[in-house]
Amino acid sequence: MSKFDQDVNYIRALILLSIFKAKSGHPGGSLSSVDFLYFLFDKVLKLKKKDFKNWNRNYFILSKGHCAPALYAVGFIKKFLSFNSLLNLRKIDSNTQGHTDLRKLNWVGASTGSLGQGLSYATGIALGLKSKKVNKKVFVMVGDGEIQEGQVWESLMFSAHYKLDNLIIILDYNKIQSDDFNKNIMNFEPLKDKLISFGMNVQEIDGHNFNQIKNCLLRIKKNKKPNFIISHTIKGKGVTFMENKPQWHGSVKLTFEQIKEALIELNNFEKLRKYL
Ligand SMILES: Cc1ncc(C[n+]2csc(CCOP(=O)(O)OP(=O)(O)O)c2C)c(N)n1
Ligand SMILES: [Mg+2]
Repeated sequence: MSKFDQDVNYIRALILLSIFKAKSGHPGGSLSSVDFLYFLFDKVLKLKKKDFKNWNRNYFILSKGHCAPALYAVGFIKKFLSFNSLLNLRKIDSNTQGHTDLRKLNWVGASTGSLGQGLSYATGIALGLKSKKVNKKVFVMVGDGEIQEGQVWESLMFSAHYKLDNLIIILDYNKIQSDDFNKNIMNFEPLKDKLISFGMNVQEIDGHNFNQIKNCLLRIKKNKKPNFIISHTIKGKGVTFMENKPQWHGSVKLTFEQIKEALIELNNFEKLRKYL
């Protein structure tokens, strides 16, 4: 197993530990998105804690804000967050709220959770950076259920119109939203054709494959079109009993047997059992 995969297994275990402690949270979409999140924070954004005081920097915004546990676990690995905060997920007044809160953590990019809005927010920052001629990028991750929101398509029109090639939208395409598969609730395929017609540079990758994540980011174009990466993933990835099952979307309470089984599969039970 590569070092990257080992790290991501540990991050997956931390996500589930925090959700177990909170007795609530969204495991499915946190586990599907975390490979891409970790790659961005570890290899691409190159952000240090002090950078978050400056506006002229790279940004990451988690528009699918209910997957905050994934961002927090990555933040812990990057030393933006304490272990204690990680274990205080969803507690009243903690800085690790169920959805990211910019007032409590300056490194989360935006307060999100109302689906659809984070993308518009990211688009505004991309426009601001461009108008100031600052050569930085804005990465934003959206969910596949989220893109059923009309506001998403308004912001795509906007970013194409303003030629925001500094905007990189990542779709965590895990095929499932709250209660069911997207295709049963509101089909949006053929998605790639729609995105191309909206003026995006579109790439399609396996979002659990390190090389494909790396290569798609190397292919980001500066051709006056926003970039859209369709990242195919598996909801609940890494924990067999959660994979591809809508009931693990959230907001779920994990039993001791379930967290134990999950941590064993992720090779982190011995390391983390003292916190259970
Ligand atoms: C505007 C809005 N409507 C409804 C919700 C409740 N909600 C939270 S998660 C979710 C489903 C999201 O599905 P998806 O974007 O596919 O997320 P993922 O599979 O990545 O967890 C819904 C409807 C919300 N947060 N915001
Ligand atoms: Mg989904």
